[in-house]
Amino acid sequence: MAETETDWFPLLRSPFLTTTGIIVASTLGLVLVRSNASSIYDLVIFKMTSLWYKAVIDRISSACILDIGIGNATSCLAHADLLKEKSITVKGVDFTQHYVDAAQVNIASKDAASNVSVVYGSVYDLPLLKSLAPKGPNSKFDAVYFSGSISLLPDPLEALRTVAKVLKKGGLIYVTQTYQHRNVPGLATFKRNMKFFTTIDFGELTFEKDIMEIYNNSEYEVVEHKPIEGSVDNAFQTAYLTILKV
Ligand SMILES: C[S@@+](CC[C@H](N)C(=O)[O-])C[C@H]1O[C@@H](n2cnc3c(N)ncnc32)[C@H](O)[C@@H]1O
Ligand SMILES: *[C@@H]1O[C@H](CO)[C@@H](O)[C@H](O)[C@H]1NC(C)=O
Ligand SMILES: *[C@@H]1O[C@H](CO)[C@@H](O)[C@H](O)[C@H]1NC(C)=O
Ligand SMILES: CC(=O)N[C@H]1CO[C@H](CO)[C@@H](O)[C@@H]1O
Repeated sequence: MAETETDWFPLLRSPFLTTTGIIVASTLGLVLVRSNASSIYDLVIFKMTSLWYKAVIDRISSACILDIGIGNATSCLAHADLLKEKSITVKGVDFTQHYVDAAQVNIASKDAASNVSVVYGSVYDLPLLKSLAPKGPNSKFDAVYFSGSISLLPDPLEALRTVAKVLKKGGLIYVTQTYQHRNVPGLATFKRNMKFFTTIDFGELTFEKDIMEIYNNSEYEVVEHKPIEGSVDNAFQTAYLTILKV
């Protein structure tokens, strides 16, 4: 007796229904992504940047740090206890008012006001940076930190030169940042679309060789440039900790 194959899913064989299904499913997916934008940020970005802060804080103790582009301070405050333990004071500056407002709330809720403070302003505002420097005979910072902010700045070299003026002699500038290894066709468009769907600005494309050229041609010594352990490291991009000596 010849076996006849039973067609269990005749509907799935209809190209029209399949196409409609794909469109409906992807639209639902995108709606879900957009409506959960902040929790996606918390999961992906926060996990990544709080690891970066840990990598830097682990190398510092008894110091006053200037944090350029501290955002709403959540990545920094994830290590509030460590900051207290290591007698580290963080003075944050951010150029987005609503992040500064959120930072004040987050600092208060973590009871960290004696170790972390944030003001609105730009890295290029030298008088502002001077006003934040610790008071005293040397009245300069021990270290400066850029976490994910250097790639957003119009003139990174000018930013380094400005912060160098409020940094102690021999002081260190820490930079944590993801860099693209090479141009991947369509990646810029992908990032722009990601911004639309998740409402998070992933920044412009930052190529490792472009920023290395800036560091190499600066008057500062690159004392370290290494992938951050446990962070992004793939064929397209790698997260680095770079340390410059003033
Ligand atoms: C990607 S966020 C990083 C936030 C935080 N440092 C972290 O790692 O979680 C970059 C921040 O840089 C800030 N920023 C951009 N331009 C700036 C400038 N000229 N001066 C100070 N901050 C700036 C932005 O407002 C933004 O909060
Ligand atoms: C911090 O900022 C990010 C990005 O805008 C946001 O998703 C997150 O909810 C904020 N967290 C707090 C506690 O303000
Ligand atoms: C920067 O300097 C390092 C060490 O001297 C070198 O290996 C690297 O190729 C340089 N990169 C650029 C883009 O100038
Ligand atoms: C260096 C610094 O500012 N340390 C302070 C951190 O906060 C604790 C109390 O929360 C103070 O006792 C430290 O002096």
